[in-house]
Amino acid sequence: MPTKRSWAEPYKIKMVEPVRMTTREYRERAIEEAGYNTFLLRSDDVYIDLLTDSGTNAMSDRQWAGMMLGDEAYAGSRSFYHLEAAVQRVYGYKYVIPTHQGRGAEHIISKILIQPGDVMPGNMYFTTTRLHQELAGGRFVDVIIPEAHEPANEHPFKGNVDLQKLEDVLRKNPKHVPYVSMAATVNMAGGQPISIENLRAVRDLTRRYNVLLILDATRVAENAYFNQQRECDRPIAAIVREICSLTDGCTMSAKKDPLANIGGFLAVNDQDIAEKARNMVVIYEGLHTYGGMSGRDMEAVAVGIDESVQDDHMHARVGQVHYLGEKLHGWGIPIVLPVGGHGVFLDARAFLPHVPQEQYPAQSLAAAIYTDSGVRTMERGIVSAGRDPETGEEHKPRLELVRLAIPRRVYTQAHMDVTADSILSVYEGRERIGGLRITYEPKYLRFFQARLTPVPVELKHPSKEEQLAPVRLI
Ligand code: P70
Repeated sequence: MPTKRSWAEPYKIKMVEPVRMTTREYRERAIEEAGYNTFLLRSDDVYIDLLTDSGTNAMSDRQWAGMMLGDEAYAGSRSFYHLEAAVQRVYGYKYVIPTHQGRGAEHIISKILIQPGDVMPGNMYFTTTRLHQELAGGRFVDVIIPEAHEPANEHPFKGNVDLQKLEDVLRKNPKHVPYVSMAATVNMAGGQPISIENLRAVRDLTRRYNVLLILDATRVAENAYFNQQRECDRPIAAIVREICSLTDGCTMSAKKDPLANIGGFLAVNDQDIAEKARNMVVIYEGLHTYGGMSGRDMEAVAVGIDESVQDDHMHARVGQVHYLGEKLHGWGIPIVLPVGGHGVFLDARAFLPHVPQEQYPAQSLAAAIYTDSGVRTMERGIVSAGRDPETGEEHKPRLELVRLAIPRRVYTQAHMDVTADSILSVYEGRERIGGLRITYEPKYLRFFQARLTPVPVELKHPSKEEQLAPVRLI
């Protein structure tokens, strides 16, 4: 029974890459110079990098062998045909348009399907997906179930769509919903899965209203692992295939599930959309047989796709994430429950109840964790949510999270232990962590490049000097 087996890795380590340890004083300076934004740190200054699971995977010997066999022909590369065959075999879509990464595919599908004024319902926003929809003139509407917004709610499929809400959007906007987007798993909710039952119901609705259903398949194999554990005990490969078969196409960031360092694609079943996409890809990405990837990249993705749907791989992958999550939860540290597929998400509202959302608590917590141990995490709260493009007001998401994303096949159990110990020590000193304010903010996807500074502490009887002193990030 897979659930009873240890999650020990089904591989051994052949090559190592040293990581650098720094002093606390060094890190205090580094985070200040980075404007308290972990995206602006140099990776050389990071000890354990849990910023993202995107493009940070360790490739297998078979993937590296594939890199050597990559065909770098401009047109008709053999490696493209390998990639196309892998996508058709594993996910089952007919047409494959390669892109440099996931957002390249989002850009193309948004441009093709969205008209100004259109509405796209989906199971919680994702930053790049929503921005491409908005840039194409559309508006994203969140139709995820309300449980997804509650960190402590242990619903097994917090990625599910609220069917009533979805139907309302479809009914109220006839001819203005080009497609429904469904992500598996839902990143911003904490890596939470959708159930096949819910997806089938969404499929029925989209058929009834004659709109397309586009899957964000970036972490679909992780989603399938949860379906296997909680819904239907079938091989992950079969579940992935079924999920895809319930949709009309997908965007994919091959930097996640498919175990590559770069790459992506758009895959669809409709010939007309495929032709439009092939026409669009040559403008923005590259020829339709490479789309911004080198031949060796496509080879690595093709091999990685097959590896990603193997049961023992996914059991160890999610098992490691759960090992970390259960440790933190056991110590009473507030995290999003159930633990998701690609990372552990700290609930910054509960962690730092004294820091108001306007002072970016999750951003501040990420900076404090880095300062404590050199572990790099990512804010997934109000800074990431950005502003409403029409009013300029800040979106105020209910979830104010810090994500500890676990790269695939990269870190050991001891790294998870060191990380957990650091989070515990930050938790114990949480009262000394204050808020931040933004000093620089770019127009698009502000979280990548924004700069912040600590807000002065309000002491009960402060001297003038103390009043102006920034809060020490423990
Ligand atoms: C992350 C990365 C990328 C991503 C994703 C989902 C569900 C599409 C994409 C885009 C990288 C990232 C991106 C924006 C903000 C922060 C981090 N997620 N759909 O770390 O794919 O990056 O290949 O263009 O998670 O979660 P790509």
